[in-house]
Amino acid sequence: MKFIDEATIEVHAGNGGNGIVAFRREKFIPKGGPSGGDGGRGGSVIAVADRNINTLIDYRYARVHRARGGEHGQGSDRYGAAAEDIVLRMPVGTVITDAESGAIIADLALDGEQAILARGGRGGLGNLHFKSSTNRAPRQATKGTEGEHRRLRLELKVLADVGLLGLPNAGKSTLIAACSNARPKIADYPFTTLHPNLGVVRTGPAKSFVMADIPGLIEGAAEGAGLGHQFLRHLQRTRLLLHIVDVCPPGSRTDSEQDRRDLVDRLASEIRGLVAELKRYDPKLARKPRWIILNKLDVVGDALGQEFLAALKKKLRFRAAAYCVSGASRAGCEVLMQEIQHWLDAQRIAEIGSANPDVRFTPPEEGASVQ
Ligand SMILES: Nc1nc2c(ncn2[C@@H]2O[C@H](COP(=O)(O)OP(=O)(O)OP(=O)(O)O)[C@@H](O)[C@H]2O)c(=O)[nH]1
Ligand SMILES: [Mg+2]
Repeated sequence: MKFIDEATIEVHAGNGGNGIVAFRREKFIPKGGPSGGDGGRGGSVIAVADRNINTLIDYRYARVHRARGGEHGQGSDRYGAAAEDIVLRMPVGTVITDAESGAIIADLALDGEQAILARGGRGGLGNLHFKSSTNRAPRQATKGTEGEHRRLRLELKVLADVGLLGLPNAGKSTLIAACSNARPKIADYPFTTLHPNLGVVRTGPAKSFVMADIPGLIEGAAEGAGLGHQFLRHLQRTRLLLHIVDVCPPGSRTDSEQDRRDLVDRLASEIRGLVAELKRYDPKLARKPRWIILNKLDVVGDALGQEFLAALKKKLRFRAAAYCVSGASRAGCEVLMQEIQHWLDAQRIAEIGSANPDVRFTPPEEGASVQ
């Protein structure tokens, strides 16, 4: 499965023009001296983040980007013209890496941010530059240098504060549709969501955060099961993950005490499985703050939902926040969104505090908001 938010391109900067050897030749002016001009600079290839662009799809079609070379120098002291740079507009959130070495060249996180992807060659020097009192007729000139060329990988990382993570059909898209302005496709078959959806969650007159709904993840994704785990990169920049768990997945029963114990065991192992998958993709992602959200509360009812949540937390020794919600009936959604907003605000204040020691802030204890 290919996503349109990545592309591999080639960028070629222009070569510098050559400097030349020429002499001034005019009637009645014998030995007019050197007059070879310098070559012009080659054009560079520059990336600019533009918030009006939101996909990398254009770069999947136009793969090779070549800037022109600088003009060569000419006689009569004329310098070669520099070539124009070419500018590639990319969405905010594009990370550019060298396809060969994997080194990060640029991370365009802000609108208008620029990065030079390939530097144009310098123009060579004409023989004008080599004249001296002892060498009045230099026959020396230098060539322009080569422009850089590279193969680059472009990846668009969604800039969201909160990312939804969960098995297919857990109800991620339903939840983002219930809480934000996003209107993703929702259906009762797995892998309905093929591309990440972003939604803005408004929690107050001037308060909001951005949530990302991504395709469902299953165990074995690292080996390509389901849609693979490529899209997990969209979660790398979020501050908080919401691990959405279907409280009553198909085939589960809640009639007897034993059924309920089995169900908790099953949910716990599904959660562990997904965390293992996260770790396989990026251990840092697995260490990110993650809350458990037991979804589809309407199916089992409030009391049973809370009972399952408590049992799950105990079994997993889970200490961060955990909530029961229903995306379908919206029960618990409002409270959850407010808690997320508080948590994000506290994180931001803590960051400002650590950057500026004059601001004092004591972050709330982890799990303080557990219900
Ligand atoms: N009863 C009930 N059904 C729900 C709830 N949330 C989602 N569903 C149903 O569960 C099914 C899957 O919902 P989606 O929101 O598409 O699930 P998803 O996690 O986005 O699934 P993928 O995109 O395939 O990964 C749909 O039939 C929804 O109607 C809920 O809170 N209660
Ligand atoms: Mg979905």
